[in-house]
Amino acid sequence: MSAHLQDRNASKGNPRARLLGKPAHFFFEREAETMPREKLERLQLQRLRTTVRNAYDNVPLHRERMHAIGFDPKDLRRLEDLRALPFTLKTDLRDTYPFGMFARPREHLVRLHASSGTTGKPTVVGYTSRDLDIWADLMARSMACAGARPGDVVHNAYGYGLFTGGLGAHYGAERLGATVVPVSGGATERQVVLLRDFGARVLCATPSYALNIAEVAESEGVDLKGSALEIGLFGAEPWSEAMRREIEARLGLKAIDVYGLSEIMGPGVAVECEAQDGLHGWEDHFLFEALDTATGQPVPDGEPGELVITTLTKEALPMLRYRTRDITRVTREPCSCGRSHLRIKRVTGRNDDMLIIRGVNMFPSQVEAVLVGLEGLAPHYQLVVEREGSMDRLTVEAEAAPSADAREYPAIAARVAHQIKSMIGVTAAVKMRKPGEVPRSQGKAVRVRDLRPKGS
Ligand code: DLL
Repeated sequence: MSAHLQDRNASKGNPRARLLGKPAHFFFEREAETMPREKLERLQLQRLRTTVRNAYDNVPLHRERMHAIGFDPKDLRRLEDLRALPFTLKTDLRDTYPFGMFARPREHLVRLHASSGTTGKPTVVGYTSRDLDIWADLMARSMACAGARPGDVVHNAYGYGLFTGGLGAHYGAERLGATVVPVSGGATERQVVLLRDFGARVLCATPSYALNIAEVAESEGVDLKGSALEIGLFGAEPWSEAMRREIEARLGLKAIDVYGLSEIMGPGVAVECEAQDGLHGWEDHFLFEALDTATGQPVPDGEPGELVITTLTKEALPMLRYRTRDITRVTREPCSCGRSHLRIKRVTGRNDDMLIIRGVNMFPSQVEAVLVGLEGLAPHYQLVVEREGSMDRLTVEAEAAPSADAREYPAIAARVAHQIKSMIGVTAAVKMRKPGEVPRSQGKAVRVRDLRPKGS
């Protein structure tokens, strides 16, 4: 354990003696996490061949696409040969709804999850018991990477149900050897009491819900900063560095970013280590590419691109070059933690959430980065997008801090508009909201109210 964490424990009067003297970096599967690149690539190739064969033999859509380009699974001799394969899109899952992409008969599946989607049919994903076993391992690995340890109390406020967050984190925490508190989202006053009384060291939640928990704790007079909480495992939605600092300060923990998506597995595809410097993507189970969305060609490391993921060990739902729509940057620079797996940088947003305001491309999370921490503001906001003639118009609804005097609102709004213009380059109207007026999240926050006519 690092001196830093020891200090924190001491200052919190938290006698976790069993942790003292343990290394700062705790590995759940040391060999897999630190595998030398050459060995990792041999393993990837072997697993990729099995995956492509599985997709070809068992999923008509994949077989037909390979036939159409004259690709035979036997042609796959090097990892680079993957680039010859067509992409898989979210619409493929919708078009084959509900079970058409499964490579195993429905009777062999032990669980289904689904995402509601904003329009039309949900996206359905399925798992064999081996798929669930690997998911639990990867989520346990992710939690350990974030700093969780066997014996910890893990308070799981991700929603349980068709969403993969709740059950994904749940089985990962159990696999790690932690004590899970399966609270799900909602009933926030009770969450605060349980966090304090059960001595949770780890909180799993969306970042927006974590902030909601912090706010309710403060209003109830419960000091979570002085509690046993040390680690937040936050993901499922874009968030900014500014939001990270805000949550860390208000909950007294280290906020770690965790990424995943149902189509690929669920949470635990990539996670930050205690260095908080990019998310390790578990390359022994997934292949990561970052591509130019328009051309489909790879972007150089460090440049923003769309994340494209191929699964290497999934049985029920093998995914070949899945276009996630998530924008990130990939780095292969070594990390101080010793893990050999590449890192992706914070996902700034999905390319379909990108707004084009008077010709300037922007993500809602960029506005968050400007707002959070500005004097006179609370870290709650929504963006409203409307159509004005042929132009899109953006209004930022920013909530005033409880301490701000209502007479100062116009001045605060002017300051916010100026900051948004100078940092992002867009002109936005700013509307001040009174404390508590911006809706609070219990899961994935709704950041944008899009009032543009459909199909425009
Ligand atoms: O959100 C899985 C998950 C649960 C991840 C809990 C992390 C924690 P879906 O509901 O299928 O699955 O949504 C996946 O959410 O394509 C991203 O757009 C977004 N997303 C997930 N994690 C992050 C993150 C889960 N850390 C979609 N940062 C993804 C930014 C994220 N966006």
